[in-house]
Amino acid sequence: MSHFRIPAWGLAALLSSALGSVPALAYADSAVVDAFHDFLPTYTAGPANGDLDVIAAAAFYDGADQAFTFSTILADKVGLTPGALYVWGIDRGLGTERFLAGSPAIGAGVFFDSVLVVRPDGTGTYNDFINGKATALDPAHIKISSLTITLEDLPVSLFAPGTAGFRADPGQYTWNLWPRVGLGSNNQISDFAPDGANLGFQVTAAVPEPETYAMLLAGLGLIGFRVSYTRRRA
Ligand SMILES: [Ca+2]
Ligand SMILES: [Ca+2]
Repeated sequence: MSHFRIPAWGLAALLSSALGSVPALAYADSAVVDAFHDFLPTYTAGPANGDLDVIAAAAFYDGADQAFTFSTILADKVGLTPGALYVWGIDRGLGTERFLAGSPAIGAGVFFDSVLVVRPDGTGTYNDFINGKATALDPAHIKISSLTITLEDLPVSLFAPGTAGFRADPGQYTWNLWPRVGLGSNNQISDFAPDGANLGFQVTAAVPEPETYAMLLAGLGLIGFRVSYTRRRA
């Protein structure tokens, strides 16, 4: 296993000890600590730079305002590698393992029917493969700072809810995250987070405060860096 899911009690305990008082958190199936430097063996199109290596990621669905927030922490600063892209694959209910059909075949267990593509310059696009539609993301929703990228408060309407075959509750969609260098071939994909699976969304009653997911990601990042350090020392 090159990733593990955090039991809610473990994360809450870690955050409590690391950061003082935090609200009780239950992110077991909506956040991942991904392995450090776990570049895919099929990734041959670019350098093994840390900005192409996911350390942690989490996603939220605000059921009241019906909006999605995605956030990730990488092993090095966003912008390091020319041509780097960050792709969140979304499965709204019609997702398939689309990379299995490519060459090299990768991504078993990673299901998606659309993608959010984010560039280090703070622009992005949502590509809906089911409805054949590409929508530019409002840059106001894209926050990039050092090791982190956050897509904040994306409205559910972007994801064409209600399309035949989609899950009725957008809170039941799932996701995966992969950095890549350029678009066109599977050998450009450097990492999946999580590996070989999708995760769900932490459903909240409001848009999570930036402090909330910043703390979550900081905690996950601490775990990720500590695990990698321990492994390298072992
Ligand atoms: Ca990784
Ligand atoms: Ca990974």
